[in-house]
Amino acid sequence: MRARRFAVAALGAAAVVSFGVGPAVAQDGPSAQAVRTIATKLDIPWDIEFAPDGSGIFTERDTRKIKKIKGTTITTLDTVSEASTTGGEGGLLGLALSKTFATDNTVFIYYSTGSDNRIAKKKLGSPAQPIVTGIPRNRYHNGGGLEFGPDGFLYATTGDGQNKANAQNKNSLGGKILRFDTNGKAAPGNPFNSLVYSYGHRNVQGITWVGTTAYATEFGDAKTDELNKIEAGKNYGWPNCEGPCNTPGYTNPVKSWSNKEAGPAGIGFYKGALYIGAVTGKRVWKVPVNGASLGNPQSVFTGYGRVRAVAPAPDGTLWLGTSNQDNNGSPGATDDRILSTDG
Ligand SMILES: [Ca+2]
Ligand SMILES: [Ca+2]
Repeated sequence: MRARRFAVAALGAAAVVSFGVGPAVAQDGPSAQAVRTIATKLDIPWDIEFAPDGSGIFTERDTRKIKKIKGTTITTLDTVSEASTTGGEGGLLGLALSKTFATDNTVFIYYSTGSDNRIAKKKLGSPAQPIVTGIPRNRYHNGGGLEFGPDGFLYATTGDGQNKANAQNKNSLGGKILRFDTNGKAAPGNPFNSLVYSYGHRNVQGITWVGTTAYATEFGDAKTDELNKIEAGKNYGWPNCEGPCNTPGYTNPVKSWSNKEAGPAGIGFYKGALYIGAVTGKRVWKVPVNGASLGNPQSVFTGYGRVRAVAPAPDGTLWLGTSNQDNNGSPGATDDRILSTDG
Protein backbone atom coordinates (compact mmCIF):
# COMPACT_ATOMS: atom_id res chain seq x y z
CA MET A 1 0.00 0.00 0.00
CA ARG A 2 1.42 3.49 0.60
CA ALA A 3 3.59 3.12 -2.51
CA ARG A 4 5.75 6.00 -3.70
CA ARG A 5 4.13 5.61 -7.08
CA PHE A 6 1.97 8.66 -6.41
CA ALA A 7 4.93 10.81 -5.53
CA VAL A 8 6.77 9.96 -8.73
CA ALA A 9 3.71 10.64 -10.85
CA ALA A 10 2.97 13.86 -9.08
CA LEU A 11 6.53 15.10 -9.47
CA GLY A 12 6.40 14.56 -13.20
CA ALA A 13 6.42 18.25 -14.09
CA ALA A 14 8.43 20.86 -12.23
CA ALA A 15 6.96 20.28 -8.81
CA VAL A 16 9.13 19.90 -5.75
CA VAL A 17 7.19 18.40 -2.89
CA SER A 18 8.27 17.94 0.70
CA PHE A 19 7.64 14.57 2.28
CA GLY A 20 8.41 15.70 5.80
CA VAL A 21 7.24 18.49 8.02
CA GLY A 22 9.03 21.63 6.97
CA PRO A 23 9.33 24.15 4.22
CA ALA A 24 9.00 23.19 0.60
CA VAL A 25 8.29 24.98 -2.62
CA ALA A 26 5.98 23.77 -5.33
CA GLN A 27 5.78 25.14 -8.84
CA ASP A 28 2.13 25.51 -9.64
CA GLY A 29 2.17 26.78 -13.15
CA PRO A 30 1.03 30.36 -13.50
CA SER A 31 0.66 30.99 -9.79
CA ALA A 32 3.53 29.23 -8.06
CA GLN A 33 3.25 29.55 -4.33
CA ALA A 34 5.44 28.40 -1.48
CA VAL A 35 3.79 25.64 0.49
CA ARG A 36 4.45 24.41 4.02
CA THR A 37 3.55 20.96 5.28
CA ILE A 38 1.44 21.35 8.41
CA ALA A 39 0.67 17.70 9.13
CA THR A 40 1.33 14.27 7.61
CA LYS A 41 -0.01 10.71 7.81
CA LEU A 42 -3.58 11.77 8.36
CA ASP A 43 -6.60 9.82 7.13
CA ILE A 44 -8.78 11.93 4.83
CA PRO A 45 -8.96 15.27 6.65
CA TRP A 46 -12.40 16.30 5.42
CA ASP A 47 -13.20 19.74 6.82
CA ILE A 48 -10.93 22.25 8.59
CA GLU A 49 -12.00 25.11 10.86
CA PHE A 50 -10.05 27.47 13.11
CA ALA A 51 -10.54 28.07 16.82
CA PRO A 52 -10.30 31.56 18.30
CA ASP A 53 -6.74 30.79 19.50
CA GLY A 54 -5.70 30.15 15.87
CA SER A 55 -5.40 26.37 16.14
CA GLY A 56 -6.80 24.30 13.29
CA ILE A 57 -9.54 21.81 14.07
CA PHE A 58 -10.47 19.16 11.55
CA THR A 59 -12.51 16.01 10.96
CA GLU A 60 -11.06 12.75 9.64
CA ARG A 61 -13.62 10.88 7.56
CA ASP A 62 -12.91 7.23 8.28
CA THR A 63 -11.25 7.37 11.73
CA ARG A 64 -14.22 9.57 12.77
CA LYS A 65 -11.83 11.67 14.84
CA ILE A 66 -11.88 15.37 15.51
CA LYS A 67 -8.29 16.58 15.77
CA LYS A 68 -6.53 19.80 16.61
CA ILE A 69 -3.32 21.25 15.21
CA LYS A 70 -1.58 23.85 17.31
CA GLY A 71 1.87 24.70 16.04
CA THR A 72 3.33 21.31 15.14
CA THR A 73 1.37 19.38 17.75
CA ILE A 74 -1.64 17.30 16.72
CA THR A 75 -4.04 16.05 19.37
CA THR A 76 -7.26 14.05 19.11
CA LEU A 77 -10.08 16.00 20.72
CA ASP A 78 -12.79 13.38 20.32
CA THR A 79 -14.01 10.41 18.30
CA VAL A 80 -17.53 10.50 16.88
CA SER A 81 -18.54 6.92 17.72
CA GLU A 82 -22.03 7.59 16.33
CA ALA A 83 -20.59 7.99 12.81
CA SER A 84 -19.98 5.13 10.42
CA THR A 85 -18.31 4.73 7.07
CA THR A 86 -20.43 3.97 4.01
CA GLY A 87 -17.61 2.14 2.25
CA GLY A 88 -17.56 5.01 -0.23
CA GLU A 89 -17.85 8.72 0.48
CA GLY A 90 -19.62 8.84 3.84
CA GLY A 91 -18.25 8.96 7.39
CA LEU A 92 -17.40 11.94 9.55
CA LEU A 93 -17.65 14.85 7.13
CA GLY A 94 -18.45 18.54 7.80
CA LEU A 95 -17.48 20.59 10.83
CA ALA A 96 -18.47 23.99 12.17
CA LEU A 97 -17.40 25.47 15.49
CA SER A 98 -19.83 27.02 17.91
CA LYS A 99 -19.65 30.81 17.82
CA THR A 100 -18.72 30.56 21.50
CA PHE A 101 -16.34 27.61 21.08
CA ALA A 102 -13.73 29.13 23.40
CA THR A 103 -16.12 28.85 26.32
CA ASP A 104 -18.52 26.01 25.37
CA ASN A 105 -16.06 23.64 23.61
CA THR A 106 -18.91 22.73 21.24
CA VAL A 107 -18.85 21.81 17.57
CA PHE A 108 -21.42 20.95 14.90
CA ILE A 109 -20.74 17.89 12.77
CA TYR A 110 -22.21 16.26 9.64
CA TYR A 111 -21.84 12.49 9.56
CA SER A 112 -23.18 9.24 8.16
CA THR A 113 -24.82 6.51 10.21
CA GLY A 114 -26.13 3.11 9.15
CA SER A 115 -29.45 4.66 8.16
CA ASP A 116 -28.99 8.34 7.29
CA ASN A 117 -26.73 11.36 7.23
CA ARG A 118 -27.28 13.72 10.11
CA ILE A 119 -26.07 16.84 11.79
CA ALA A 120 -25.37 17.00 15.48
CA LYS A 121 -24.27 19.41 18.11
CA LYS A 122 -21.42 17.99 20.19
CA LYS A 123 -19.71 19.29 23.24
CA LEU A 124 -16.28 17.74 22.89
CA GLY A 125 -16.06 14.69 25.14
CA SER A 126 -19.86 14.28 25.28
CA PRO A 127 -22.23 12.30 23.05
CA ALA A 128 -23.45 13.85 19.80
CA GLN A 129 -26.91 15.43 20.04
CA PRO A 130 -28.56 15.13 16.60
CA ILE A 131 -30.32 18.31 15.42
CA VAL A 132 -31.08 17.31 11.80
CA THR A 133 -31.70 13.66 10.84
CA GLY A 134 -33.00 11.82 7.79
CA ILE A 135 -30.65 13.21 5.14
CA PRO A 136 -30.50 10.42 2.53
CA ARG A 137 -27.45 8.22 2.86
CA ASN A 138 -25.84 5.76 0.48
CA ARG A 139 -22.40 4.50 -0.38
CA TYR A 140 -21.85 7.65 -2.45
CA HIS A 141 -23.51 11.09 -2.77
CA ASN A 142 -23.58 11.95 0.93
CA GLY A 143 -22.85 15.67 0.59
CA GLY A 144 -21.23 16.77 3.85
CA GLY A 145 -20.52 20.50 3.84
CA LEU A 146 -21.37 22.38 7.05
CA GLU A 147 -20.72 26.09 7.55
CA PHE A 148 -22.07 29.09 9.37
CA GLY A 149 -23.25 31.68 6.87
CA PRO A 150 -22.80 35.43 7.26
CA ASP A 151 -26.41 35.54 8.53
CA GLY A 152 -25.43 33.42 11.54
CA PHE A 153 -27.37 30.33 10.41
CA LEU A 154 -25.92 26.92 9.65
CA TYR A 155 -25.86 25.74 6.04
CA ALA A 156 -25.45 22.08 5.13
CA THR A 157 -24.85 20.69 1.65
CA THR A 158 -26.39 17.30 0.91
CA GLY A 159 -26.24 14.63 -1.79
CA ASP A 160 -29.07 12.85 -3.50
CA GLY A 161 -28.11 9.58 -1.77
CA GLN A 162 -27.89 7.91 -5.19
CA ASN A 163 -31.64 8.46 -5.64
CA LYS A 164 -31.97 11.12 -8.35
CA ALA A 165 -35.60 11.83 -7.54
CA ASN A 166 -34.62 13.20 -4.12
CA ALA A 167 -33.09 16.29 -5.72
CA GLN A 168 -36.40 17.59 -7.13
CA ASN A 169 -38.49 16.42 -4.16
CA LYS A 170 -38.79 19.38 -1.81
CA ASN A 171 -39.90 17.03 0.96
CA SER A 172 -36.56 15.17 0.86
CA LEU A 173 -33.45 16.56 2.54
CA GLY A 174 -31.30 14.99 -0.21
CA GLY A 175 -29.83 16.97 -3.10
CA LYS A 176 -30.35 20.22 -1.23
CA ILE A 177 -28.70 23.07 0.54
CA LEU A 178 -30.26 23.33 4.00
CA ARG A 179 -30.39 26.39 6.27
CA PHE A 180 -31.21 26.11 9.95
CA ASP A 181 -30.43 27.32 13.45
CA THR A 182 -28.23 25.63 16.05
CA ASN A 183 -31.24 23.64 17.30
CA GLY A 184 -31.93 22.29 13.80
CA LYS A 185 -35.01 24.44 13.24
CA ALA A 186 -35.65 25.94 9.80
CA ALA A 187 -34.17 29.42 9.56
CA PRO A 188 -36.73 32.21 9.23
CA GLY A 189 -37.24 33.26 5.63
CA ASN A 190 -36.47 29.87 4.10
CA PRO A 191 -38.37 29.62 0.79
CA PHE A 192 -40.52 26.54 1.47
CA ASN A 193 -41.13 26.83 5.22
CA SER A 194 -38.73 23.93 5.73
CA LEU A 195 -35.00 23.37 6.11
CA VAL A 196 -34.63 23.51 2.31
CA TYR A 197 -32.82 26.59 0.96
CA SER A 198 -32.06 25.44 -2.61
CA TYR A 199 -32.72 22.20 -4.52
CA GLY A 200 -32.02 20.26 -7.70
CA HIS A 201 -28.51 19.34 -6.57
CA ARG A 202 -26.71 16.04 -7.13
CA ASN A 203 -23.90 16.06 -4.58
CA VAL A 204 -22.83 19.35 -3.00
CA GLN A 205 -19.78 19.22 -0.73
CA GLY A 206 -18.68 22.81 -0.25
CA ILE A 207 -20.20 26.22 0.36
CA THR A 208 -18.67 29.61 1.09
CA TRP A 209 -19.54 33.27 0.81
CA VAL A 210 -18.17 36.40 -0.79
CA GLY A 211 -19.83 39.02 1.35
CA THR A 212 -23.40 37.75 1.40
CA THR A 213 -23.21 35.90 -1.92
CA ALA A 214 -23.09 32.12 -1.51
CA TYR A 215 -21.15 29.81 -3.83
CA ALA A 216 -21.29 26.02 -3.69
CA THR A 217 -19.41 23.22 -5.43
CA GLU A 218 -21.28 20.32 -6.97
CA PHE A 219 -20.19 16.94 -8.31
CA GLY A 220 -21.81 16.12 -11.64
CA ASP A 221 -22.39 12.60 -12.89
CA ALA A 222 -20.44 11.45 -15.93
CA LYS A 223 -19.89 14.75 -17.68
CA THR A 224 -19.86 18.12 -15.94
CA ASP A 225 -19.01 19.44 -12.47
CA GLU A 226 -20.34 22.77 -11.26
CA LEU A 227 -19.77 25.90 -9.25
CA ASN A 228 -23.14 27.44 -8.45
CA LYS A 229 -24.16 30.81 -7.08
CA ILE A 230 -26.74 29.83 -4.49
CA GLU A 231 -29.96 31.77 -4.03
CA ALA A 232 -32.97 30.92 -1.89
CA GLY A 233 -35.61 28.77 -3.56
CA LYS A 234 -33.75 28.19 -6.82
CA ASN A 235 -33.68 24.89 -8.67
CA TYR A 236 -30.22 23.87 -9.88
CA GLY A 237 -31.47 21.31 -12.39
CA TRP A 238 -30.39 17.82 -11.31
CA PRO A 239 -31.21 15.19 -12.50
CA ASN A 240 -32.66 16.70 -15.68
CA CYS A 241 -29.65 18.92 -16.30
CA GLU A 242 -25.97 18.33 -15.61
CA GLY A 243 -23.92 21.47 -16.17
CA PRO A 244 -25.41 24.38 -18.14
CA CYS A 245 -28.65 23.76 -20.02
CA ASN A 246 -31.49 25.81 -21.47
CA THR A 247 -34.43 24.61 -19.42
CA PRO A 248 -36.62 27.40 -18.08
CA GLY A 249 -36.79 27.36 -14.30
CA TYR A 250 -33.35 25.86 -13.82
CA THR A 251 -30.43 27.94 -12.64
CA ASN A 252 -27.22 27.28 -14.55
CA PRO A 253 -23.81 26.98 -12.88
CA VAL A 254 -21.57 30.06 -12.94
CA LYS A 255 -18.57 27.86 -13.79
CA SER A 256 -18.32 24.29 -14.95
CA TRP A 257 -15.61 21.74 -15.64
CA SER A 258 -15.35 18.26 -17.09
CA ASN A 259 -15.53 15.65 -14.33
CA LYS A 260 -11.92 14.65 -14.99
CA GLU A 261 -10.64 18.14 -14.29
CA ALA A 262 -12.55 18.79 -11.11
CA GLY A 263 -14.50 16.71 -8.59
CA PRO A 264 -15.04 19.98 -6.71
CA ALA A 265 -15.23 19.56 -2.94
CA GLY A 266 -14.08 22.13 -0.35
CA ILE A 267 -14.27 25.82 -1.20
CA GLY A 268 -12.95 28.97 0.46
CA PHE A 269 -12.71 32.67 -0.37
CA TYR A 270 -9.12 33.81 0.00
CA LYS A 271 -7.32 36.96 -1.18
CA GLY A 272 -9.89 37.90 -3.79
CA ALA A 273 -10.51 34.47 -5.26
CA LEU A 274 -12.52 31.33 -4.68
CA TYR A 275 -10.26 28.32 -4.12
CA ILE A 276 -11.86 24.96 -4.85
CA GLY A 277 -10.34 21.62 -3.87
CA ALA A 278 -10.56 19.20 -6.80
CA VAL A 279 -10.31 15.53 -5.87
CA THR A 280 -10.62 13.95 -9.31
CA GLY A 281 -8.63 16.74 -10.98
CA LYS A 282 -5.89 16.52 -8.29
CA ARG A 283 -5.43 20.26 -7.97
CA VAL A 284 -7.06 23.41 -6.70
CA TRP A 285 -9.10 25.65 -8.98
CA LYS A 286 -8.60 29.35 -8.29
CA VAL A 287 -11.50 31.47 -9.55
CA PRO A 288 -10.84 35.23 -9.32
CA VAL A 289 -13.74 37.27 -7.98
CA ASN A 290 -14.26 40.69 -9.55
CA GLY A 291 -17.25 42.14 -7.78
CA ALA A 292 -20.27 40.22 -9.01
CA SER A 293 -18.40 38.49 -11.84
CA LEU A 294 -15.95 35.61 -11.78
CA GLY A 295 -12.74 35.39 -13.79
CA ASN A 296 -11.32 32.40 -15.63
CA PRO A 297 -10.47 29.41 -13.41
CA GLN A 298 -6.75 28.79 -12.94
CA SER A 299 -5.26 25.40 -12.07
CA VAL A 300 -3.07 25.73 -8.95
CA PHE A 301 -1.56 23.47 -6.27
CA THR A 302 -1.05 20.56 -8.61
CA GLY A 303 1.29 17.86 -7.35
CA TYR A 304 -0.44 16.99 -4.08
CA GLY A 305 -2.99 14.56 -5.42
CA ARG A 306 -6.64 14.80 -4.46
CA VAL A 307 -7.36 18.05 -2.62
CA ARG A 308 -10.60 18.19 -0.66
CA ALA A 309 -10.38 20.60 2.29
CA VAL A 310 -9.76 24.30 1.62
CA ALA A 311 -9.63 26.65 4.60
CA PRO A 312 -8.50 30.28 4.78
CA ALA A 313 -6.66 30.59 8.11
CA PRO A 314 -6.76 33.55 10.49
CA ASP A 315 -2.99 34.05 10.10
CA GLY A 316 -3.45 34.94 6.43
CA THR A 317 -2.43 31.58 4.98
CA LEU A 318 -4.58 29.08 3.09
CA TRP A 319 -4.75 25.50 4.37
CA LEU A 320 -5.41 22.54 2.09
CA GLY A 321 -6.23 18.95 3.05
CA THR A 322 -5.56 15.99 0.75
CA SER A 323 -7.81 12.95 0.28
CA ASN A 324 -5.30 10.49 -1.14
CA GLN A 325 -6.21 7.79 1.40
CA ASP A 326 -9.72 7.40 0.04
CA ASN A 327 -10.81 4.66 -2.36
CA ASN A 328 -9.83 6.61 -5.45
CA GLY A 329 -6.46 7.86 -4.21
CA SER A 330 -2.87 6.73 -4.64
CA PRO A 331 -1.36 7.80 -1.32
CA GLY A 332 2.26 8.84 -0.99
CA ALA A 333 4.32 7.89 2.05
CA THR A 334 3.17 10.91 4.04
CA ASP A 335 -0.47 11.11 2.95
CA ASP A 336 -2.82 12.39 3.87
CA ARG A 337 -1.43 15.85 4.47
CA ILE A 338 -2.54 19.28 5.50
CA LEU A 339 -0.56 21.92 3.63
CA SER A 340 -0.48 25.66 3.94
CA THR A 341 0.62 28.54 1.81
CA ASP A 342 3.31 30.75 3.30
CA GLY A 343 0.88 33.67 3.28
CA1 LIG B 1 -16.99 23.66 7.81
CA1 LIG C 1 -26.88 22.04 -11.89
